[in-house]
Amino acid sequence: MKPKDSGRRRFLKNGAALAGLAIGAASATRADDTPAGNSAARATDTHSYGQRSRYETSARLGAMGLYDPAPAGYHRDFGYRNPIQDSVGYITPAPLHFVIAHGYEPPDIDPAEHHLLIHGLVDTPLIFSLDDLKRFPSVTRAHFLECNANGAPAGPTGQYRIAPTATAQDTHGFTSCSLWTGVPLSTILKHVGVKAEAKWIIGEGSEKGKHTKSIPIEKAMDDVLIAYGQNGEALRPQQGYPIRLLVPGWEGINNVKWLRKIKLVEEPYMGMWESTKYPSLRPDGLSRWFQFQMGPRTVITRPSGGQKLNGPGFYEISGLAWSGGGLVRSIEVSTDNGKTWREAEIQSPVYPKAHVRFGFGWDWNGEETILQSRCTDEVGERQPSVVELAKFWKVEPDFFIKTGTIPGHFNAIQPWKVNPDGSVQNAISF
Ligand SMILES: Nc1nc2c(c(=O)[nH]1)N[C@H]1C(S)=C(S)[C@@H](COP(=O)(O)O)O[C@H]1N2
Ligand SMILES: [Mo]
Repeated sequence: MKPKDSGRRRFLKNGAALAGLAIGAASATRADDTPAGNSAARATDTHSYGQRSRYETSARLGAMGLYDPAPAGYHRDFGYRNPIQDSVGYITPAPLHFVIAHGYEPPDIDPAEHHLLIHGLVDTPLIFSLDDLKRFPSVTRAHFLECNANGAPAGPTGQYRIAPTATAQDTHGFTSCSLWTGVPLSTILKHVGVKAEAKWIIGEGSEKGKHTKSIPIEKAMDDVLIAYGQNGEALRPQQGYPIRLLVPGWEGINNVKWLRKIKLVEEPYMGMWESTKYPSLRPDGLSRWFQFQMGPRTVITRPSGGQKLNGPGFYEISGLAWSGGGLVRSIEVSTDNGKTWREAEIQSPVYPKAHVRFGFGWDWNGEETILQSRCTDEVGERQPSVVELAKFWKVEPDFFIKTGTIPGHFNAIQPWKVNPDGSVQNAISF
């Protein structure tokens, strides 16, 4: 027994010495490598609501409105763009979902105080609390949301979109995709009873500017949601907390955030945004109002503008495809500046009016080339090149640049040029 005891004592003594050594060594190294430093770092990371690793720095870029000063290292912008070049999969994390609010900070809304009024051409005008809305059967659906200005080589920020240095965030950062949870608007409209004369709904937001948008009743009764959930939790304030309209596949402007009123009417309202900044100017000087559906579109997110390839060899070309026309049916990639196109692999569930992730195996030989992608949707519409888009609008391709306007949406194919040194740059031309 004795030798054993002394052995144990010896062990404890040595152990204590080792522990002392370890502590001594630790204090000589950087604080954040030590167990103590580690727990200090954790103290700032709230476990109650998790944060991403401090090594992950991907962020939205932009400004609340064009009148705000440009953020350091960035141009003036109209809203915050999603860093789509860093995205994986098909869902956009809520904190990175693009934001457009026409210069208004999100109003600070207490959900217990918030109400939605439905009135106008209805049998029973009603006011709903958030709790009332949550009593109706809910649905959860993946849908993209895209501003009609996404990547337009026109308007106040058009110049940044055509610069060789443009990233996918500059060119395509005004689209995002979330899992939205809410009540179908049709359920609520049936509940209040729609009068036969009602042809449009007018949604109104709660911010100072009272964003209003006219939406045809057919769409309102089809797949529109009153959404209160985003990616498994409540909507973010930037996305319209506590409720917003979610109008699948249609221009972002329809998706009224901080929703507080819906009025059923006979005629559209011609609200400030829908009648001034969002119509498209045609070459004949007239403008197109109420363009609704977003066309088929893709963007290669990796490799994309501003990224760098690390020498020749195998790479997976990765990107996103979507269409307001419904399901994306096929996605093609060209690695030789559009001479040949081959089918890409679809890598995520294909939901209608949602982002779809695609992949394409590519062996880069180290030479300069141009990468492009395009898709075709279930109604048979194929994403056009700049030349095809110009032909469709009966203008010359340089019309967009010369006039600073687009007669419709800009969903042209995005070319990325890969240089022999592996650098990647925007190669759009008109
Ligand atoms: N209340 C309100 N809703 C709004 C807007 C707004 O300025 N106010 N902007 C619209 C526009 S133009 C777009 S593109 C989308 C953007 O939605 P997001 O900020 O959630 O990405 O919200 C729409 N809904
Ligand atoms: Mo928008």
